[in-house]
Amino acid sequence: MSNEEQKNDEVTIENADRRKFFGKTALIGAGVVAAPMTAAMFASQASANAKKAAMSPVVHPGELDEYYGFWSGGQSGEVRVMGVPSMRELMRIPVFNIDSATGWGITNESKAIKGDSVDIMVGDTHHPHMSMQDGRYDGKYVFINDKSNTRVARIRCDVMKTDKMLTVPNAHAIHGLRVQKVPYTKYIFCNGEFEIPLNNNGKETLEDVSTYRSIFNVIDAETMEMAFQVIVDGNLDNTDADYDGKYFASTSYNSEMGMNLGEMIASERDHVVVFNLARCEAAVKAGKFKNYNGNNVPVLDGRKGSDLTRYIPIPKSPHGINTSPNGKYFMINGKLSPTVSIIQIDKLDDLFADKIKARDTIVGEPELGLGPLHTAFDNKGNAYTTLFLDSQIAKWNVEDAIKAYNGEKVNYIREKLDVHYQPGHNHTTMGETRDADGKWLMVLCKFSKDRFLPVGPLRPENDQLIDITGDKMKIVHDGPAFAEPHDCIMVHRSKIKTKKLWSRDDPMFAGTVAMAKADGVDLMSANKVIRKGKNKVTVYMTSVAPTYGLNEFKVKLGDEVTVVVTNLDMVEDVTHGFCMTNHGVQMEIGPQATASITFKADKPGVQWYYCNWFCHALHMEMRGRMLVEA
Ligand code: CUK
Ligand code: CUA
Repeated sequence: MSNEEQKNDEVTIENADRRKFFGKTALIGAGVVAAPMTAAMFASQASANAKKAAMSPVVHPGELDEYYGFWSGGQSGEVRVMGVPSMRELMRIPVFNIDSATGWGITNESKAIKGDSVDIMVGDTHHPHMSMQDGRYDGKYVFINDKSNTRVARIRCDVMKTDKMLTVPNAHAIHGLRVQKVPYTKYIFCNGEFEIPLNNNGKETLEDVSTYRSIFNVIDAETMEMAFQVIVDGNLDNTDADYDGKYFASTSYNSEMGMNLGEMIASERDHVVVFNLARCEAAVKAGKFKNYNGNNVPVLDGRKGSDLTRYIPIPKSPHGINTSPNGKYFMINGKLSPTVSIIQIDKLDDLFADKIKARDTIVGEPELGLGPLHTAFDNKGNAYTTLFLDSQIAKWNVEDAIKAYNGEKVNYIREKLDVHYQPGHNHTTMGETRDADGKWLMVLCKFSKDRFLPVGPLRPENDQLIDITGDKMKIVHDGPAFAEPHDCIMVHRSKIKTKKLWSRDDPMFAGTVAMAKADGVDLMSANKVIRKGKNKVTVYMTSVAPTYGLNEFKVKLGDEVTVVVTNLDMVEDVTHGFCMTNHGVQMEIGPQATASITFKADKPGVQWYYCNWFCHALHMEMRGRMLVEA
């Protein structure tokens, strides 16, 4: 045994002993944290604290958080609004799921928003991102993808409700999603991850894999309609845009276009595909596109050799892509490669002019550790990369990593911090905008193992909040989260202005207002039952705490009943509900809002409806009868 080997051996044994020691303490029931501290330990901890006290995540009762967090709800299909740094959950915004509390997916207004996917009850949300003006959050919208049903939705931040939803045609499974940052969010960019035939009708081609394509999608952010699509070589995973309004780029982990794991990870290199926005728009204008699957969405051909795109080779199966807030770099996270590839964005002009080779745009490729997935940024030139396999965050300096790539002897790694466990996305406060402030880093860990009370085989994930203001990163909070929050953003509260009451002219219920107008009904006063044809009844009623405008209404067995409730209350937070007992019908009606719900009166006799949102001391008494004549 050489000296070196012997030394390594000793280190291993020592570590093993220490593990055993901690394990035993835990067994006694005291746990690691409760191990008795010596005076010397106290002293050294006190001096460390004196050097730099960690920022506190504690937000005392009555105080407000500094940031809004928008969390993807993963397989729950929703989006959650968190207070940061307290990590208090403020609101859940149902998007692709059905929501019992608000009636989302059950009311007529939400069904109209869901459109062609009205019958789909599930979703898998990954990437929430806010609209921007000149690379800064504008507080208007948050966009979110549904991987499981190839959809994209928009949330209005003034009311924190979903107001648009689009099923993306021609593509299969929308994964990565980002917004155009500059000059403003005109477009949403998102990736069709899975590979399918262009005309996927089961007739022209089915098993010939060489005809399969992945498709890149550009959506008009205001209308939420397709602007255009681009066919690429390889598949598409994550995406991000520059700060110049010129380029956006996507990672591909399956450049092989393999159909199974072995094939997908066969080659040593995959790629990033960079899209040239001006050239894409010009090609659409010039009519250089095709249509597929019988719809009229312009589909451009951006495969290798096209002037719309460039392909930059990247080591094995890259995953996340993150633009640095100074607008200089795209960071491509290696996943199966321990590296992050740094693309210098201003070199892309030369690449598209064919003056340089694709790999010449890479100005650094720091080795960080095992399983780099996503990178976040502070305002001091540092990057923070999640290492999925190492269960660590690597903090590294971007300019030093570039120097090292040029052969200089510099250590670009600033620190590696253990997180718990297997981190996927991470995100810094304001870190995907020009306003990156270097205060908090959120790490979304995929496993929680020993971090919380066990709750059966399915555990919560663990969102860890890290103070990044000092030289050393400090974990200050563990937050359990249900249904994998793949990704999040943290937006300073000054960016968001929410409404206290609904406006009567809000587009969210404009359709119902129009229906009432056609029925000759004034929603603010009318309480009446209108029979429309043989089996259809529309019931209009108002609500003022603690009563409905109608104490009873009569229908016939088998009628299709539409109940329209207008909440006349002008008081902030006085939300009413409408629940028809035993009919699977319930919804929320916010102050000054109108909401409606349609169901079949398929049970004879007396059926009580009641207000299911607490609104008044006499909330229990807020109820009425539907009399169903047999
Ligand atoms: S992601 Cu969606 S599968 Cu954004 Cu790293 Cu996890
Ligand atoms: Cu109205 Cu409870």
